[in-house]
Amino acid sequence: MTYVRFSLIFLFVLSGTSFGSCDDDSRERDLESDADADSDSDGDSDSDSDTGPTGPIEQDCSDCPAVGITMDNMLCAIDICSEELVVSNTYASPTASPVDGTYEAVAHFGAGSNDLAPKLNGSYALMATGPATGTEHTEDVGGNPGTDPYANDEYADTPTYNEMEWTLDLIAPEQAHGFSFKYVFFSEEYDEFIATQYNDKLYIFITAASTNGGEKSILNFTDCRDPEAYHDFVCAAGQTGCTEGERYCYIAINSALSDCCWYNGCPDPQTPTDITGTGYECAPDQGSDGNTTGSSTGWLMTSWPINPGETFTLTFHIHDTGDGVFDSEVILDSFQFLYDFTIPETSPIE
Ligand SMILES: [Ca+2]
Ligand SMILES: [Ca+2]
Ligand SMILES: [Ca+2]
Ligand SMILES: [Ca+2]
Repeated sequence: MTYVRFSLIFLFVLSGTSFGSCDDDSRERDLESDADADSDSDGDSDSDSDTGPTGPIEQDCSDCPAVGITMDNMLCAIDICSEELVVSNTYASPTASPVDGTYEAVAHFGAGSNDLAPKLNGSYALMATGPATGTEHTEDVGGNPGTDPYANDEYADTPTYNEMEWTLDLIAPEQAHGFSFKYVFFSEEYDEFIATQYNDKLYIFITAASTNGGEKSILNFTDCRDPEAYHDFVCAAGQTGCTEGERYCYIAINSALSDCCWYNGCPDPQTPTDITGTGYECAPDQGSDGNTTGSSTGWLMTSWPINPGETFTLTFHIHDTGDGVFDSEVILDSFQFLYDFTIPETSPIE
């Protein structure tokens, strides 16, 4: 209000000056010149408004059924609530493993007091290499052995098991320049099978003309825990979202970002994410670690660019490696299209 009052007084003073000097053409021209200056500053204001809205493109999820075992429930749980954005929505196993019970949209995983409250709209999607809910997560659900074409370490020939894939064909809104989503990766392989062949992984693939020329690409990678000891790939020239020549790691047992329970003495202790009641909680020490104790990455967020109106495929893929037990799991939540031009990035969030 103070600003408005000041402006009105300012205008009154200017007007008074104008009327008081109406016989003086040169002073009138001066005033006109002032008005031109104002017009210029209006032009600056117009330029500012040209930047448009920023942040997430809101969707109305109020009528979206977001808890249950249907694929519509899964879609609503990760907060994609506008039918016009979705071409297809399927869940299948590349290793022909039974998928019943391996996915579910839930209001909360584990104890209600833990750090796993949904980030958006009161529920999220679970995907696992075994039972998605409950506290027992070490089940080979069957199917065929598979292969991991993206593994290039000393264990690259190790078969995969219980592969699960949730595939979404999506159409970006006309104002979207990117998207982001939030997730937590869990595994019973932590910590005792870090740096072994039991390197369970969470791959999230994008197939979009705007990423690597339409080649199917993994978009959730980050810095490695120990790049001298282990890395998943070296960024190639022209590759989207990384720096040429740098080493990167996928979201997997042998790579990065997990909350340390005891591995290697936990040289960089951090406050672990409270995952009480999930069945993936830390063992107190190496001797007692097994298939009912594990860890998680805590909450992560991946952001990625997309072109306005672009049709693309997003695939959430999780698998056991080496055998089908000691399951791994992921919470997927808060998928949002963004108005902003988006820098590709995967990092921990609160
Ligand atoms: Ca949600
Ligand atoms: Ca399994
Ligand atoms: Ca374990
Ligand atoms: Ca496993």
